[in-house]
Amino acid sequence: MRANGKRVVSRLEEIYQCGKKEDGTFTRMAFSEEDVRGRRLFASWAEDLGMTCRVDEAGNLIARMEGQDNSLPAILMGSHLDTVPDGGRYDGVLGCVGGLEVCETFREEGYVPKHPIELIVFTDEEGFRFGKGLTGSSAICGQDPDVSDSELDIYGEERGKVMESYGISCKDMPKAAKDPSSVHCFIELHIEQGARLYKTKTSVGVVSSIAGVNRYDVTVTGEANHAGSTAMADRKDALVAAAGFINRIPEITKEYGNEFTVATVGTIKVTPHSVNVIPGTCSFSLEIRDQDAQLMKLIEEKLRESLFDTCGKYGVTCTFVPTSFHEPAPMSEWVKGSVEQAVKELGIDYSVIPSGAFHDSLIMTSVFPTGMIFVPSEKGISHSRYEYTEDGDIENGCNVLLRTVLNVDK
Ligand code: HGY
Ligand code: MN
Ligand code: MN
Repeated sequence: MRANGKRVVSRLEEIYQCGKKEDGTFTRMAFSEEDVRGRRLFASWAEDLGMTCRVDEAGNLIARMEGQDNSLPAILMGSHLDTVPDGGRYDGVLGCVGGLEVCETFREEGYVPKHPIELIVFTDEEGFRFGKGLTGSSAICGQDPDVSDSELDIYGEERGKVMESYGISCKDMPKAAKDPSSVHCFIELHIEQGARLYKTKTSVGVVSSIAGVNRYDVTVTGEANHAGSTAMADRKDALVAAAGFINRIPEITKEYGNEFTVATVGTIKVTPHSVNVIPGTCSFSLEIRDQDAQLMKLIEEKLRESLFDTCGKYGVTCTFVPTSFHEPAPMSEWVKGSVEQAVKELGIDYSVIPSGAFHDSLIMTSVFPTGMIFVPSEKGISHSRYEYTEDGDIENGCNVLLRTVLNVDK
């Protein structure tokens, strides 16, 4: 039994086109018109296969195919359809369309799995809109997705209002929690989004674990003053101090971290934000990721120390507020083993690799037996319109997914 790679590639393109925007980008921001269009298209494909679709209380789109024995726990597959701004064709979509391809191949071959199958399109995995993602998977795992109807997105829109496009509200989200006994396992196919497979010319990655991710809000406070008449020696420029700290991040991660340690300032804002005023405050996000929880703590300490030290030197003050923590997450041994067995049975070359990017599997693995399959990203590029994975690799990934489902169904 083999997946139809051409069909998958053509569906990836169709979903991509749902994100076409007037600004020339292809973006399916969570809860947007484009995102809803993509989800409707996906649901129509699943319904054409005779699957039943529903949207749970957290907005996760769940398509179900019955098995031979529906009292058995379900095999879950899936990923997300929402994208970052001007994102690519593959991130998230591959796991959804790949799962659908497994179901379609089963249908065509007249194969009915013992377990029922559920495909999940998770709500707001990317999280750039409200500054936090993994919303749907957190709710399914019974974790607090840390959301409120009144919080504002980057455009100043209220969450409660924008979530109307999914017909959901924050107060009902906890009801989306899945009973662990109703789930056999969860398998997510995804592009690597890094360059390990590409550089080593390896076809498939069996994911060992997903990096943890900790986030912080930092605010540096100096003194807003006239940009023409304030001598350099008399300034308390919040941005200059912040820049001094940000500049030290690469050295600190290099000195104390390992090859997986990364730290990033991804957003930055100054006030009053005027061409002729010295910045009085500078606020920015800081994120630390690593495969080792203790090392993440050490990097946090070193960065924090450096921040306060730098601010002291510039005569400004600062605050450092942790906003979210996710520990590094190993994949379940038996699901990982089933993926590895599938790749071997197919005779495809592979390596066991960690994931630097996070995925819904980061959360899912805390409650359900979870495994991930990676396929190469050309030059390691992702979160970009230049994201590319060769058609043959897409087909390989879908075949590994299919074979893994057969293995876990036994
Ligand atoms: O940020 C991440 O790692 C994920 O791709 N959203
Ligand atoms: Mn993704
Ligand atoms: Mn992504």
